[in-house]
Amino acid sequence: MKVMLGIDIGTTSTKGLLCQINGHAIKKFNQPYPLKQSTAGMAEEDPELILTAVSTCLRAALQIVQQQHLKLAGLSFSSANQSLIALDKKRQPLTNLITWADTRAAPAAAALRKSSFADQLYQRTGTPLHPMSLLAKLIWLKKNQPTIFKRSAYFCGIKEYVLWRLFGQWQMDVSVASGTGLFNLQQQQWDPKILEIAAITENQLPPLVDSYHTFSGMNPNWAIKINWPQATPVVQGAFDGALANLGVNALNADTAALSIGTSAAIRILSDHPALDPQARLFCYAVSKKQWVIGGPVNNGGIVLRWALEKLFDHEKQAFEQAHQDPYQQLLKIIQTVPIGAAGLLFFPYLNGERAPLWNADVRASFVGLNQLHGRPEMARAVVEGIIFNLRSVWEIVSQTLGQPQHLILSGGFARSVFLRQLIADIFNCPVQVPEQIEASCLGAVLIGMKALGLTNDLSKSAAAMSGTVITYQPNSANALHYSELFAIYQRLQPQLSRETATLTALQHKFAE
Ligand code: ADP
Ligand code: DXP
Repeated sequence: MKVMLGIDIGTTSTKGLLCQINGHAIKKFNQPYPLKQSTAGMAEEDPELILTAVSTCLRAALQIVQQQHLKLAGLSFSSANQSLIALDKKRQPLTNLITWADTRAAPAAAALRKSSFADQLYQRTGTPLHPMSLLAKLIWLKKNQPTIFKRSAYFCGIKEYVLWRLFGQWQMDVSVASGTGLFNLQQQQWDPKILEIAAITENQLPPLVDSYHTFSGMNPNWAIKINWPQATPVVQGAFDGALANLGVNALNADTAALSIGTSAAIRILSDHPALDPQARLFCYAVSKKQWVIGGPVNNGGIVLRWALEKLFDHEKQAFEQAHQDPYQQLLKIIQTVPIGAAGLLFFPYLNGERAPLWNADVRASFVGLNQLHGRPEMARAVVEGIIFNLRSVWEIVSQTLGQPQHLILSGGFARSVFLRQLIADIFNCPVQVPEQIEASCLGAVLIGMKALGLTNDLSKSAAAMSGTVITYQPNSANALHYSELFAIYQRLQPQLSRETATLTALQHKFAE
């Protein structure tokens, strides 16, 4: 029986999905690694630990292939976008992996935003000016680590590094390149003018390939460790966002994919590029005929994790001791609070924000607290605030591309039936949830299958492999209640964005 393996190199873990080419999932893998956040704004990872995580998933998958007498038809990759490693002449790392979540390049991004060519940068690349962009990161590296910058012969992201180390392949797919802020959307090439601003040359970056690019042959030392069959085809793949759309079968502009994991995003695949006049959405090329447009959000499930750890730390320990899922238990507590959290609003910007505000210095706030509000009301407001923020991104996406007819949910939030319904009520639109919610891994499998000629019809295969879809209709009374609260949320959002950023500047000053 033929099987495919999809590997998704994510921010907190590498995930793997081994499945039959008719869709049946055989085994999922997960290898976590720590995010190093020892100084303000830092969010780095050790590339060697990620390499170990990927190789552990490969080895574990191969064991199952052998034990169950399966035939591995191919391997394909997905990865988080906007990560940077500087490499020396021998392509040995000079830095850790600086992830998309690292905000130390905020001053560089702010300076670019104020420059006379800010608008042009967005128009040329489709990447909003933000510390996540590799353009801002490179400017930061040159200023803050000049010796390393000078020694850097090459730069790449995590997928390119893993493919180089394991397979000796040095190339970047167009979707990853398009998220760097260095890639020209129209010409689908590295943009020479922008490379000049970043003070690097094209030959310091990997050559570009499409997502179907296929190769084989693992570096012998790794092949021995992993017991890798050298003839197995390996497919380059794409960035996790585009593949998440593929994995939930959101393949055209009438269907939006909403993923809420640690971070969150709303994304749409479109047959034409589309830019937001206020530069609040990204637009990345996926191929010569397809673009992914959307809003990435820092404050997804990570904010619920904060509420669990900071507001319910004692309960969390008790739930864990009783072998209960702490999130499920917290969500039970939240459901004891009436909708709208008894009039309490929460703006979830604990981690600064990308879409819709693109303000790395915005911070979170509770608004409307009264004597009767306690921890359960606060926790409900937290969850509703995460979703209100995403609703405001949905409004911008709808203004730019027209309101999509379908909304498909994936990621950690999709595990909870309560949250599925809450999203339908707050968005006031039906929410569809496929059985298979590891969307990026499945997207990697699907793109691998297309590259290897194992499917001709991606949509048909995606529909079959993402499994039965359950639809949650909005409850009209709840939707009405939420629309009143959302109107207040939207009015306060820009004011709080400005004022909390001023407070953040003071926080930095006091911390010095
Ligand atoms: P990642 O984005 O890092 O790959 P996930 O997609 O698994 O991770 O999402 C993790 C988030 O999902 C957690 O931070 C939490 O907010 C949320 N979560 C975890 N377990 C549950 C659950 N049982 N029900 C609803 N939400 C959950
Ligand atoms: C699209 C983007 C980032 C990145 C993060 O800019 O959101 O791809 O991915 P994960 O799934 O690791 O949060």
